[in-house]
Amino acid sequence: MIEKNKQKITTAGTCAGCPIGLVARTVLNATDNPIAVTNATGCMEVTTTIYPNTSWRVPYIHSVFGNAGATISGMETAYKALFKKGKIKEKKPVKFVAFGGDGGTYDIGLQALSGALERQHDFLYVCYDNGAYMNTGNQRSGATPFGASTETTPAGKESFGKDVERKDLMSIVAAHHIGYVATANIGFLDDFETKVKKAFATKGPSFILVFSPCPNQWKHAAHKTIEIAKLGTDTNFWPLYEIINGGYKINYEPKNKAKIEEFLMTQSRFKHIFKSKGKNERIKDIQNKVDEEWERVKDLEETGVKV
Ligand SMILES: Cc1ncc(C[n+]2csc(CCOP(=O)(O)OP(=O)(O)O)c2C)c(N)n1
Ligand code: SF4
Ligand SMILES: [Mg+2]
Repeated sequence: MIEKNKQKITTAGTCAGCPIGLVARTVLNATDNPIAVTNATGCMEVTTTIYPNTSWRVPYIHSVFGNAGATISGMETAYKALFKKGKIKEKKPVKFVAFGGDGGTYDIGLQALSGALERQHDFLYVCYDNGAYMNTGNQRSGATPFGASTETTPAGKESFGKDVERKDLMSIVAAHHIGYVATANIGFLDDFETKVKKAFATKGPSFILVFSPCPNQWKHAAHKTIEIAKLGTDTNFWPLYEIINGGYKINYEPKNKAKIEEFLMTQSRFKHIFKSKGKNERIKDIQNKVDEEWERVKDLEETGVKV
């Protein structure tokens, strides 16, 4: 039975300072409609469903790592089919939500997500992006930023960390011609909540990519999570923007843009960069990449070019 939510999700299983509970609470509390959730394997799922307990007070299906898109498609379709067959008497305006980490979304679940978007199922997909496969100990994903040291791209004598750019998932999702796509950041909760509400008001699929630091693997103090998240956007590392019916809209422009090194130096995944011989060039290179991406999004907004 799908109950009215008002989520009291507790994430006692997370590491101290982990923002995953904030992600789930912000999404589930953004509507009074009934909600049904699927959640791909990853830290959110593992920390909220430790047997015999659960943190979820809404119908919840644990998807395997790669198929949250397929599961949410099935849930939405099953609800419609059950109503059609008369097995559900009253059709409620249920919101179907899928949560996945970056590994489960950029990489292994991309095919299932693409299919669900292309078929235009009515759901919201929220990817919480902490930049690697954290639940299994920090292996690189398609979301891992350039230069980050991970278990599978370790910085050392022969390597300075990940040597390729993170995947542009926003453009990939937008290319499915869906109504609402947005970036968000747990350091900007009002903006995140507004975006969830817009996504819920959108007919068909919608997608939110939310920046979600990992104190355990980024190795920063638990109380620094929100500060570092904010710095991500104040350096333009994580711009806040929407793609509404294919058109770009920037939601936040830092008044005093901070330099990228201020963000990098807060996390040990980048600490090798500051010890390397070519330190200044590397930081400059990363700064240039961040600036280029910001200009690209700005151009798309200004020219009004649609995806
Ligand atoms: C097919 C498959 N491969 C590998 C795993 C092991 N595994 C479980 S969670 C996980 C990482 C999840 O990463 P992400 O989606 O980024 O979520 P996070 O853990 O960072 O929250 C991996 C590799 C699995 N469960 N299934
Ligand atoms: S490893 Fe990172 S994402 Fe996972 S529970 Fe700990 S802090 Fe959260
Ligand atoms: Mg991850």
